[in-house]
Amino acid sequence: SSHSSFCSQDRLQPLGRVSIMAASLMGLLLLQAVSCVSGARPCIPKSFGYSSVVCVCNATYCDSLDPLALPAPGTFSQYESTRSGRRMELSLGTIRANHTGTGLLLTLQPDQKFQKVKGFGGAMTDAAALNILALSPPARNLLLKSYFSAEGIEYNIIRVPMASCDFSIRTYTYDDTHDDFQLHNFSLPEEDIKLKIPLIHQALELAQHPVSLFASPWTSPTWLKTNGAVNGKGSLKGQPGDLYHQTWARYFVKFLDAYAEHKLQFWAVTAENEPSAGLFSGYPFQCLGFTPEHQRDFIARDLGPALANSTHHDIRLLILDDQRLLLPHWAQVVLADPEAAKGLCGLQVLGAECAAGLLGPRGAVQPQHHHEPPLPCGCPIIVDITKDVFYKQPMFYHLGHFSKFIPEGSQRVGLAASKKNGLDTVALTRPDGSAVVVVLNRSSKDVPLTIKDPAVGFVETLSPAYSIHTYLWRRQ
Ligand SMILES: *[C@@H]1O[C@H](CO)[C@@H](O)[C@H](O)[C@H]1NC(C)=O
Ligand SMILES: *[C@@H]1O[C@H](CO)[C@@H](O)[C@H](O)[C@H]1NC(C)=O
Ligand SMILES: *[C@@H]1O[C@H](CO)[C@@H](O)[C@H](O)[C@H]1NC(C)=O
Ligand SMILES: *[C@@H]1O[C@H](CO)[C@@H](O)[C@H](O)[C@H]1NC(C)=O
Ligand SMILES: CC(=O)N[C@H]1CO[C@H](CO)[C@@H](O)[C@@H]1O
Repeated sequence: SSHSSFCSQDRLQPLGRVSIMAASLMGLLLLQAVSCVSGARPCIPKSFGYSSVVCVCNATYCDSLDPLALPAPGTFSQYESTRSGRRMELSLGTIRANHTGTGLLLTLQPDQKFQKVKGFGGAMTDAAALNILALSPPARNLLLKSYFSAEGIEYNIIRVPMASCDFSIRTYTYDDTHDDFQLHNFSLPEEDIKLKIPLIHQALELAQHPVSLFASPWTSPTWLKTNGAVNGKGSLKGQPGDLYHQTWARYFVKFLDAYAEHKLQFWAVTAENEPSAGLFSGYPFQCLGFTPEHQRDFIARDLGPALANSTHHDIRLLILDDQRLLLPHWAQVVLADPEAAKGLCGLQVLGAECAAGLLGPRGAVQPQHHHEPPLPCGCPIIVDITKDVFYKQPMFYHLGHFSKFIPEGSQRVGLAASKKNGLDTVALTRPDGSAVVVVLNRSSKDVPLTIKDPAVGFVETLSPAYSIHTYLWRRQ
C-alpha cells in the first residue's frame, strides 16, 4: 500500500483528569490585540476531505516552530491550533494588572500540587523505523526534527519494544533457539541494529534536552511459555524462582547489555507489556500472561535480583503497563510484597498506546496497515513512501501543545474555574518557575476567558471554537 503509518505509541499522560464540565453562558467578549512574532516556517496544508487538514512535508520543506523562549516579564505567549487550520501559531499579549472581563475566570492555584511530569514521547517500533527509513535522508531528518528538536515538539521519551510486537512485519524474539536456557544464542537482529538503534541515536542527537528510553517485552521465546506460542493464552512455564523465570529475567539483562554495547542506556523497563492480555485465550497479538500475583513473585524472586545484580542496577522497573482499570488492585497486590516493592520505581500508567486511541481513527488521513488484523490506531505522522512525503496530522500538533511546553519536572497545579464550563483545561508550573496552561475547546462556540495568576495578573483571551491553546508566562 502506498500510505504507511508511523504509529507512534504515545501520549504519555501525566496530566491526570482535566476538568470536563457542563456548558454555561459566556460574558462579553474581550479580545486583546496580540502581535504575531513567529519566524517559524508555516504549515503547507492539504485536505483529504476530513474535518481538518494535515501539514505536508517533503525532503526540502517542513513546517517548524521557533525554539521555545519565555516571554518577557509582564507578557504571555499564546500558541494556537484550530480545526480551521492554524498550527501552533504564536502570538504575544500583555498581562493585565486588573480584571475587566466578565466571562469565565480560571484562577491558577500554585499551592495545590499534583503529579510531576516525566514527559511525552513515542515508540520506536519496527513499523515506525521501517517507515521513517523509507524516506530519503533529508525527509527523514525533517521528520525526526519535527518530533525531537527545538524546532519541533521536543519529545523526551522513546519506548523501545524488546523484540517484535504487533507493530512488526515478522515475529521474533532475541533467542528463538529451543531450550537455550543459557541464552547463548541471544542476539539483536537487523531490526534493532540496522533500523531502531540508528534512528534512536539520530533522535537523541537532534534533541536539545535529555531523552529517556524505556523498554518493554511483548512475548518471551515460545520455549519458555506454557502454550508454546507467541500469542494466545500463555504464561511462563513453572514457578517464580525456577529456571524458566530466571532465564526470562536474564533475557532483560542481556537486552540491556546489548543496547549498552550500542551506547544506549535505558531509564526504565516495564516488567511486561499488557500482562493481562496473555490471560485470554485467543488473544491475537504477541503477549505473555501474568496475574498480579505472578508478576509480584517474578519481580521479587527473578527480575528484581537479576537487575540489581547487573550493571543496570540503577534502572527503573515499572509494573502494570496495562489498562488503567486494573488499578488500584494490581498495585496493591505487587506492592504488598516488600521484596517486589524494593526493586520497583513506579507504576507504568503512562498512556502508551496508539496516539489516536482505539475509539476509531480520528486523524485527517486514514493510515493503511500492512498487517492483519488491522489496528484502529491513528498516528501523529503518516509517511507516504511513494512520494517521499509525510503528513503531520492534527494530533501531532495537539500533542505538541503539551510536549513542547511541559518539560520533565513540571508539576500539575490547581486551576479553579469561576463557573461551570465545557473547556478541558490543565495548569502546570515548570522547573524554570514559569506557568503553562492548556485550554481545549471542543465546541462550536468561541469562549471568552481570563486566566488569573495571583503572582502576576490577568491573561485575557478567547478560546475559539474547535481549538487548543497553550499559554506560557513568567511567574517572577
Ligand atoms: C516540497 O515542498 C515545497 C513546499 O510545499 C515545494 O515548494 C517543493 O516543490 C516540494 N518539493 C518536492 C520535491 O516536491
Ligand atoms: C487596578 O487595580 C488597582 C489595585 O487593585 C487599582 O489601584 C487601579 O486603580 C486599577 N486600575 C484600573 C485601570 O482599574
Ligand atoms: C547457537 O549458538 C551455538 C554456539 O554459539 C551455535 O553453534 C549455534 O549454531 C547457534 N544456533 C543458532 C540457531 O543460531
Ligand atoms: C550475580 O552476577 C554474578 C556475575 O554475573 C553471578 O555469578 C551471580 O550468580 C549473580 N547472583 C545472583 C543472585 O543472581
Ligand atoms: C464553554 C463551551 O462552550 N464549552 C464547550 C466545549 O466543547 C464541549 C464539547 O463539545 C462542550 O460540551 C462545551 O459546551
